[in-house]
Amino acid sequence: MFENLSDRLQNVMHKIKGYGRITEENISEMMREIRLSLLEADVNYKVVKEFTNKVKEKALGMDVNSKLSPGEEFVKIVRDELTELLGGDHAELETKSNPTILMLVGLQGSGKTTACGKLANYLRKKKNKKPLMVACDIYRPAAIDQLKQLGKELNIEVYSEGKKEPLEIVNNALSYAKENKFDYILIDTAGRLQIDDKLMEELKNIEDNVKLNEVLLVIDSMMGQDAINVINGFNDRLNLTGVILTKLDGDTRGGVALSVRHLTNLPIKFVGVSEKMDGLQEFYPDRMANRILGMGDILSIVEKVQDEIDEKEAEKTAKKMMKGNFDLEDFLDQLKQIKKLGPLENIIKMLPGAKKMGLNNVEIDPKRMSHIEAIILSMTPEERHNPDILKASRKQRIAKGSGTSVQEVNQLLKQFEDMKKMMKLMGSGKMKLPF
Ligand SMILES: Nc1nc2c(ncn2[C@@H]2O[C@H](COP(=O)(O)OP(=O)(O)OP(=O)(O)O)[C@@H](O)[C@H]2O)c(=O)[nH]1
Ligand SMILES: [Mg+2]
Repeated sequence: MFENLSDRLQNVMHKIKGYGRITEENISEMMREIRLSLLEADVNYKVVKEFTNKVKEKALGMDVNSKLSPGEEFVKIVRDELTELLGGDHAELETKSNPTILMLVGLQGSGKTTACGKLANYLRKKKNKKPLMVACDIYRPAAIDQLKQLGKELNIEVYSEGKKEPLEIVNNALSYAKENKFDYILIDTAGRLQIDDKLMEELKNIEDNVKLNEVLLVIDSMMGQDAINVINGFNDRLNLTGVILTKLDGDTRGGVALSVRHLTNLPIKFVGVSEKMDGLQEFYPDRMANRILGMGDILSIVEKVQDEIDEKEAEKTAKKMMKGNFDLEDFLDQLKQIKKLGPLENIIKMLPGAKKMGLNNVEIDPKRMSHIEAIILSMTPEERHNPDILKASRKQRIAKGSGTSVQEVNQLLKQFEDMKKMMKLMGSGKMKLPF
């Protein structure tokens, strides 16, 4: 995500942290580098100018009595301003009325239908709501089927009436939703250009006649500067309430993400980070700023872990670990939990300083994970509980059974022992955690 921008800004931040003294001269030099990184990321020049002016102004009036070093203080200023630029506070999705009605609009192929499925999935899974998806793309032949397919995959109901007038479909869907106690209505609309009067009128007509709670513009983050014209075009005709920025997992430079709030005053509410139905994240400006600056996004990791990992199980394991009676069976359970988080590389990338430690491109061999699993599964319960009994012949049997080698079995046992020792030490309070 925003690799280039992130790289360049992190280099500047790294450099400046080392400065014992901040002079007007080195501020100017840093500002030049920040300006270039932002321009290269396709951030609108007006936004860049205001951003750098603000940072510079704050840096010149920096608190010299601060506990932080001048370099650190400067980094903090950049982080705070970047957070502001990305929208400041997190913008929640509207929940006022029941049902809450959301309409997704945007250019063709921007990701509306996908976002509709993802949002429905998010509302049900994270907010415990009952969403109804409404098919209002009456122009593209396969559009209704696409939404129905997503509905089937997610087991979320789709309301459709074929090629009727969209306003009529919405009104009927609304009655249906009230009767059947749905909490959210998500309207998927056809892609259109902001300059297509006839199609824009169709959306306006829905907006004028239905009490919409949110009109969300879905924008492909790979778009260049032109995205702002699109956003303004839609915003002039409709009362947009926010933006969903899609395809952040792609090769996007970051320009739209960093320009949209400043130029349109619309908050980014969600970002799309994969094609899959769980690839939608709430947008938090501060976390994104931290991530761009390589300060890590611990909060998002914690949330992800909380979503996927059974808390009671985790607590039980932690207690066992600290006491030192953690066995290979528990280790196997842990592996399974970790696997639920998806590719570990993605998690590692969110850690603070991952880049500097060379961890951002780390590849975790999924084969190694499955070998470990296979090795443990080839042990008897007794062996898992008490690996000390594993002598040469048993190890050979396990290696054969798991399709690995004795060397790999030994490696796993050693890692396990090391981990156990460390855990025991932590549990005894003899070792201090580094935070
Ligand atoms: N990688 C990635 N792909 C996405 C994301 N969101 C959507 N896509 C892909 O983008 C393509 C277009 O998505 P749709 O949801 O069909 O777009 P749409 O806006 O509904 O398109 P129209 O209905 O034709 O206007 C599909 O191949 C999606 O899988 C995302 O966040 N990341
Ligand atoms: Mg669509």
